[in-house]
Amino acid sequence: MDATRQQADFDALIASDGRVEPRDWMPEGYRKTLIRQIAQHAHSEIIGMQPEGNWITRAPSLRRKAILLAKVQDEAGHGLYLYSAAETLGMSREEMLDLLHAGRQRYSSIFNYPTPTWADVAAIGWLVDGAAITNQVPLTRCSYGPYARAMIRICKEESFHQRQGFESLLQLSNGTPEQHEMAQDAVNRWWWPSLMMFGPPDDDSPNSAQSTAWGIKRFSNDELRQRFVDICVPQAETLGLTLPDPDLVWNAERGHYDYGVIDWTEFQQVLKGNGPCNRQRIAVRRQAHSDGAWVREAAAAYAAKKQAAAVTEAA
Ligand code: FAQ
Repeated sequence: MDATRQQADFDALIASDGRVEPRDWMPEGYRKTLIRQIAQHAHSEIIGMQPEGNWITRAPSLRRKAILLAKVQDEAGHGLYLYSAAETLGMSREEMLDLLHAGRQRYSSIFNYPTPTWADVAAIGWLVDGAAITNQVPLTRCSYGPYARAMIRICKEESFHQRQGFESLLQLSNGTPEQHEMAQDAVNRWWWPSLMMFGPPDDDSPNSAQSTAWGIKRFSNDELRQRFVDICVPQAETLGLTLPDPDLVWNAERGHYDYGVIDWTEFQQVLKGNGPCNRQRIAVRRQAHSDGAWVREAAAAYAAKKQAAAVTEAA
């Protein structure tokens, strides 16, 4: 089939809201954009295990520990589905991990912030998982089939993560004055970085127009950020906590909450590697990778042995 015909078929598929599958022809830019986004998403899940994983041994009760263990394991699972989805586009997991470790692929800015108290775990569940779901539910309708399908299960699990965070925060907020203060402090620190998770403002988002035209993104960064703010304000009231933004006010004309100005300089600094924990996160990730070398070697040796046995049997 000639190139013009292939492009026309692809355009027709996108226009009819169909799904692109791994063996279908696709423009090189589409493939590269998906690898960039899915790899970044996978890396976020894997690096995102660190801030909370830090609290598994110090969870305040067996119940909280079991929940947190399950959550962090879910995140590892999400990373694996997403690496598999990205591999269908022709880049191996090893290559993606090498690019992450070399600082040539990104992970979400949010995971470069510290978790000094137990309330941070609750605030991450409520706000970070809440923002992740708001961003990811539309991705279940992404034009690339393997990514869209992976997102269905991921969103179900993120929903449990968000609820456990909300419930934990509610308990802290209704606890002793010290617990309430700890919950409020965590929300104060996680609110603005959570808004940054949605990416730069629409006017400064170089990838949005093309990703939307290709049916990868269904809503803009600002639309999703606004949706998240609108969801969080009443939930904060239920929690008995305040959101650290004096400009947060209901705008009846727009039918949305107005919110204050986001510090995009901070966001850019975090993206450049200068956030509070960037160096630590990458160092821990690299160490985990090198500590796991023996598992990869054992798996390769086992696969080689099995293949040799199959060849002998066939001969
Ligand atoms: N952090 O043109 P846009 C989770 C980069 S999963 C770092 O708007 P795009 C689960 C962007 O890559 C969280 N970099 O880009 C969990 C681009 O860089 P490049 C991860 C960011 O792709 C919870 C440049 O800025 N979720 O939390 C960020 O169209 C709890 C220009 O931006 C996903 O990855 C950022 N926040 O839109 C785990 C969801 N924002 O490559 C553990 C899928 C932007 O041009 C615990 N991803 N950049 O140099 C997406 O939806 C999109 O990629 C956006 C960015 C919306 C993040």
